[in-house]
Amino acid sequence: MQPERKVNLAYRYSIASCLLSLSVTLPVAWAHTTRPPHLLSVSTKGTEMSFEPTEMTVRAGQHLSLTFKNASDPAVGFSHNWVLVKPGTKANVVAAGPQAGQEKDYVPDSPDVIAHTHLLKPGESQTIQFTAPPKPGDYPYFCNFPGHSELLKGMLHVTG
Ligand SMILES: [Cu+2]
Repeated sequence: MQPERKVNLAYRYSIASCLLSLSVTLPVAWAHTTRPPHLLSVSTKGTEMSFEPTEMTVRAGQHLSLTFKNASDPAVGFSHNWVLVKPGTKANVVAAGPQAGQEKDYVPDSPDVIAHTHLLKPGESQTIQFTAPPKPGDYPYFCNFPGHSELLKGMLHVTG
């Protein structure tokens, strides 16, 4: 009887401590991962070669969920992507686009690229999640399909 009771107590203790540690750690983990992201949406202005909006403002380090829609008419529209880069690096990323090529959606492997969608056909949309840069500033976004970046463009303002 005696050894069995000991085992039983030890077992109960391990369950109790396990539940206790769960109740302490889970709410913290959930609070962190389930905080809803700040929602952003960008689309082309129909088939026109421009984005709307062309300006957005977020807080540094904010969790973001951005939906990009290529709202072009499938009969006549081009494919587009949405690329966000570090301040002062747009020209380099644009210049490296053609070499990255269609299989990489014209997005070069570069630490200057903060976030991007795939190249989307007219009518397609994609939602991406990323974290706003920790450093306040003006971050350019554009389509990096060759020849599109001077028209399909905007600025993400990151505030402290
Ligand atoms: Cu484009």
